[in-house]
Amino acid sequence: MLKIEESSFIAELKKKVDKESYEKLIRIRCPEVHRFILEQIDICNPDDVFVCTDSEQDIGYIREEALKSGEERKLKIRGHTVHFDGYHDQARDRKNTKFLLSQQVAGINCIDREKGLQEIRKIMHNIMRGHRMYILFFSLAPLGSEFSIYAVQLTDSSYVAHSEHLLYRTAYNEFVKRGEKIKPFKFIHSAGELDERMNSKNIDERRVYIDLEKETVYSANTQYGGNTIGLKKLALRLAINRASKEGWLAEHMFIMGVHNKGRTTYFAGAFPSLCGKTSTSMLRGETIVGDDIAYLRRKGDRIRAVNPEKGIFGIIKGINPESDPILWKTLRTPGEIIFSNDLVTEGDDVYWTGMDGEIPEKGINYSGVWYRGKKDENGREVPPSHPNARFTLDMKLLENLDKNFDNPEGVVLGGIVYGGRDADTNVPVIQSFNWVHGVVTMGAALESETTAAIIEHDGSRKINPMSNIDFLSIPIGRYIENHIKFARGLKKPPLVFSVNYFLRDENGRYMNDIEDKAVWLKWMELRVNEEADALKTPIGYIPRYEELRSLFKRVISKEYYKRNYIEQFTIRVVKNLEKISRVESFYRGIEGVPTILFTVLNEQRERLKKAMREYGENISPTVFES
Ligand code: SPV
Ligand code: MN
Repeated sequence: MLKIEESSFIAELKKKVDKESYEKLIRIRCPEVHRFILEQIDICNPDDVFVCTDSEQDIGYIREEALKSGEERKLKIRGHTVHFDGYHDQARDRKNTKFLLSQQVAGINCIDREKGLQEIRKIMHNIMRGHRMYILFFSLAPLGSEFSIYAVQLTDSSYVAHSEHLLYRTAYNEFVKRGEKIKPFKFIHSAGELDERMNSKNIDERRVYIDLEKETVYSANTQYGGNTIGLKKLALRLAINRASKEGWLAEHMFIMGVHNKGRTTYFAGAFPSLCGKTSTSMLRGETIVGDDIAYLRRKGDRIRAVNPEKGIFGIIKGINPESDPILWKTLRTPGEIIFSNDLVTEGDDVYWTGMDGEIPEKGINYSGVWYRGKKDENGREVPPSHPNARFTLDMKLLENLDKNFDNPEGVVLGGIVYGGRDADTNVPVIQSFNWVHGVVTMGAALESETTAAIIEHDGSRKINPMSNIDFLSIPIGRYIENHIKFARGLKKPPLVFSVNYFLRDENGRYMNDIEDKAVWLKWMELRVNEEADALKTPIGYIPRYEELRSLFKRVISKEYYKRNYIEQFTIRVVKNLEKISRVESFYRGIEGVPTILFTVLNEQRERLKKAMREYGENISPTVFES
C-alpha cells in the first residue's frame, strides 16, 4: 500500500501550505481528503490556509477571526454576535442550486455534470484571492456512531466556519483515526469578492452545485447559511442519495422526547419551514434531540434516529416569551450565539420582528441603515429583521436538551409527525391507519404555503413530500417507495400522525391557540403507549373529546369545550377530496411513483365519498363516537 508521505497529493500540499497546516494534514492518512484539498487550493487560490483540529485553541481562533474579519460584530450581551448576509442573499437559492448529473432526472433541478463542473470551476477560479481558506472536519451524527457520516468543509468565510462549530461535532481526530476508511462528504464554499459591508458582491454568479458522484458540493458567491453551511442542507442532499443506496432515510425532521409518567417517547417530525417545526420540538416540558434533520435506521423491530447536528440554525421571527419561552430565555442570556440578519439597535442590542416590546426607531439591519417606515425599491416597507433572519447556537445552551441527544445508538421512534399549514382542510391532529397510509396521505401529501426561507416565495399552496422536496437528490418516486418499504415487516413501526396548527374559522380566525400543540403531542404519546383509544374516521383516527378535555386541563390548564372540539375535528369532506385530487395530480405527472400511492389515495377518496353520502359534506366527529 502507498505510504501517505509518498502520495503525490500530500507532496504537492506540502508546497502549498505552511508547516503547521501540513503537519495537521499529514496525520489524516486519506489520499481522497488530500486530493480534494489540493484541487480546491489550486482552483480557489487562497492567500493561506488554516487547518482546524478539534482543539479549543483552533476553534477559538476561528471565533476570533469572524470578529477580526468583520463578518461578525459583537453585541451587548456577552458571547452574542451579529452577521449580515447580502440584501439579495437572505434565503436558499433554489434556482441556482443544481445537481451535477450525467443523466438528467426529471423533477430535480440538474445540469450536465461536465458542463456544471466546468462552469463552477470557472466561477471559483482564484475566488479566494485575498482570502484565507479554513479547513474543517466534522461528523454528522454523534461520534463513532453507525449513523455517522464524516465531512470535510473548506470555506473562506469565518462566519460559516464559526457557525459550523456551533452546529456540528468536530471530528478531526476521527479523520486521523479512520484514515482511508472515512468516505467523507466534501464541501467547498467561497463567499467570493466582498463589498464594504462584507457581503458577497457577485450575486449573479451565485451557485450551489452538488456532485452526487463524488459526494462533493460547490457553493460560490453566497453567504446565507442555507446555501453555505455545507453540513446542513447541502449534506442533507448528499445524505438522501447515500441513504437511498444503503437502505436508510435522511429526513428533514426534528426529533423530540415527549414525557409522561416518567417515561420518554420519541417522535420525529417533518414540517415545511414556518409551519411550527422548531416551536414543536422546543415545547415546554418536553426535550429536544434536534430541530431540523434526522437520520433513521431500522434496528431489530424498531426504527432508531439520530440528529446529525448539535446546534440550531433557527428562524427568529416571532420568538417572544409567550410563543417560545425556552428559546426566548436562551436568546436573552449570555452565551455563544450568532444572530443573522436581525436588527442591531443603538447600544448594540438586537431586535427582531415579533419580539415583545416596542419596535425601535432605527438601527442597522440587512438593508443597511434602517428606520421605522423605511421602504424598499418596490415601495414595500422593510421590516426590522428579515422574515428569514436567524439565530445560531449550540444546543448545549438549552435547558431542555434530551439526555440521549448524543447517544450514538440514537433513540427509538414511537411516532412520526407530519405538519403542514392549511386553513381549511386538515383537523388539528390525526393518526393514520398504518405506516403506508401515513406515508401516503400524510407524508407524501404534506402541503404548505411557500414561505420566506425560499427566495421566490409567493404564499401559494405546494405539495412538499415529507417537507423534503427542496433537498431530494433522487427521483421523487424512488424516495416515496423508500419510505413505503422502510418499515415493511416491522413488528413495531412508528405510528404516523399529521398535525395542522393553522386551521381557521369562516372569519379567518385561527381555531387553535399556539399552546394547543402541547396537547396534540401528549395525545400522540398516549396513542403510542396504547393508553388512549380513538375514533375511526374515513381519513384516520382522531382523539375522543373526553380524552382531549382532560389533556387540555392537565397539560395547559385550559377548559376545552365540546363545541370547539366539534368545530376543529369536523371532517371537511369536500376540502379533503380536493386535496386528494391535488396530491394525485402532483404525483401523476411524475415518473416511477409506486402504484400503491394511487391505490391508497383512491381508497381514501372512496371512504370519504361513502361517508359524505351518509353524513353530508361536513361530518361532526360525534358521528364516529358509537
Ligand atoms: C429550512 O429552510 O428548512 C431551514 C433553513 O432549516 S435552511 O438552512 O435555509 O435550509
Ligand atoms: Mn430546515
